[in-house]
Amino acid sequence: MSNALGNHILVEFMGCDPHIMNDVSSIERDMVDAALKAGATVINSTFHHFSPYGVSGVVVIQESHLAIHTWPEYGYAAVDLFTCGEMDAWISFDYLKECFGAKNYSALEMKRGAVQLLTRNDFDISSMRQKAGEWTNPEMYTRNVWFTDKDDNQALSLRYTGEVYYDVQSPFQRVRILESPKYGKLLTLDDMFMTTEKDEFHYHEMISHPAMFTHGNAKNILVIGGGDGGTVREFLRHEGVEKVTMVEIDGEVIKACKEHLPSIAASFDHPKLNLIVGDGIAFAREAANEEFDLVIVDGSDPVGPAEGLFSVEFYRNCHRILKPGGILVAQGESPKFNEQAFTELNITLQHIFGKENAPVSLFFVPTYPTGMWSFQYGLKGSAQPKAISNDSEIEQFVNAKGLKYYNSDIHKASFALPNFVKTLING
Ligand code: SPD
Repeated sequence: MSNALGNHILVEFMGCDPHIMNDVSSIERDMVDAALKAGATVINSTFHHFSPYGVSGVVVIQESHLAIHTWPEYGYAAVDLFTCGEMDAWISFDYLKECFGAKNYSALEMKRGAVQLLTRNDFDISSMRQKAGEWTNPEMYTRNVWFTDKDDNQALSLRYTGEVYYDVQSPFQRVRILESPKYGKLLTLDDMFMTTEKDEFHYHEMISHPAMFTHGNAKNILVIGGGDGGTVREFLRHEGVEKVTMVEIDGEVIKACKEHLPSIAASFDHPKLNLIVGDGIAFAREAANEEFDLVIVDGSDPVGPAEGLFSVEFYRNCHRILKPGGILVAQGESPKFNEQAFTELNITLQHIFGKENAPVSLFFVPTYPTGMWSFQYGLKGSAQPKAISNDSEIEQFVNAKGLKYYNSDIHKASFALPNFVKTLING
C-alpha cells in the first residue's frame, strides 16, 4: 500500500443464492455491514432494485466505496471493494461471500493511484481553514455523514458532523454518541435513535408528568430501562416522590450518557435514586406484589435486549407489582412506523388491565421515524388520565420547573386519538 493511494479488489461472486441477489434491502444491509466489519466509516448508501431482476448499489465510506451489481438469474454479483488507508477490504470480501452463499468466486486486486506516477499539488491549507471559518457551520460544507433509523420502507436521517464521542459494542447492543449540527449529541443503540440533546424533553416530560399528575400521590416508582437518565431526572423533580428504583440492563448506556450527555444523565447521584444495572424483566418477575405506585417501561424498540419488554408475561408482572390505583406507562412505539408492535402492545394491556384501562398518549418526537410516537398506559384504578382536573397545580409545576413540552392542555390532548389509531387498537 505504501506506493499507491488506494487498493481495489474486483470480485466475481458466482453460484450465489438467487433470492438474496434480488433482495435489495438485504443486499444493502450486507454491504453496509461488510464495510463496518472492516472498520470503515460509512458515509451513505444508495441501492436500487431493477424490475424484474437485479440490484445495483454503492456504499460510500470515508475510505472510498463498496459497490455491487447483481444478476439474480445467473446467481452472480460483480462487487468492487475500493479502499484507502489501513482498511482491510478482504474482511468485507469474506463477509459478503458468506452472506451471498457464493459457491465460486474470483478476485483481482490492484493498486490504484501509483504515487511514483503522480505529481502532488500542495494546497494552501491555512487559507482554506480561514475560508472555512467564515462559513456559519464549516462542518456542513466539508462532511456529509448521515445516521439513518429505518425499516424496509421508511427512514429518518440526521446529518452528523462525523464526530463520534463513544462507540462501544456492549454485550447487548452497539452504543454510540454522535454529534449532529441540528440536535446536538445523539444517543443511538444499534441503528436506532434513542435520544438527542435538543429534543429529549419531548419524550422525558411525556413519559413522566402525565402519570404523576394522573396518580396524584406517587411515592414509590420503578423505571425499567431509561439508561440515559432523562426519565428519572423528570420523576425526581417531584418533591413528593420518595424513591425511584431504576433497572437498566446495559451499563454501557449509563456510562456513555454520564460522560457525554450530562444534561440528560443529570440525576444519577440523587439520594432518592436506587440505580440497578440488571435485567428489568427478571426484576419485575421477582418483585413483591403491590409494591409500586408507578411502573415505567422506558425501553428501546422490540428487537435485541428490549424484545421481552413487549411480552405478555412481563406486563402481567407489571400489573401484579403495582399497588391498587397504580399506573403503568410503557414506551409504546409508533402507530405510523411500527403499527404491529404498537397494536399488539395495546391489545396485551387491554387484556391485562381491562379494555377501558389501556389508554394511549401520542406525542411528537422529531428524531424518531415518522415523528409520531406513543406511551401506552395500564391503569390499576379508576383515575383516567384524560379526565384530570388539577390544571392549576400542573401549570404551577410546569412554570416552577421550566418544562418545555408538557402542560395541562398537552396532558389532556395527548390522549385524544386520530381515527386510524382508534381503529388499530379497537379492531
Ligand atoms: N425508537 C425509539 C424508541 C424509544 C426508546 N426509548 C428512548 C429512551 C429515552 N430515555
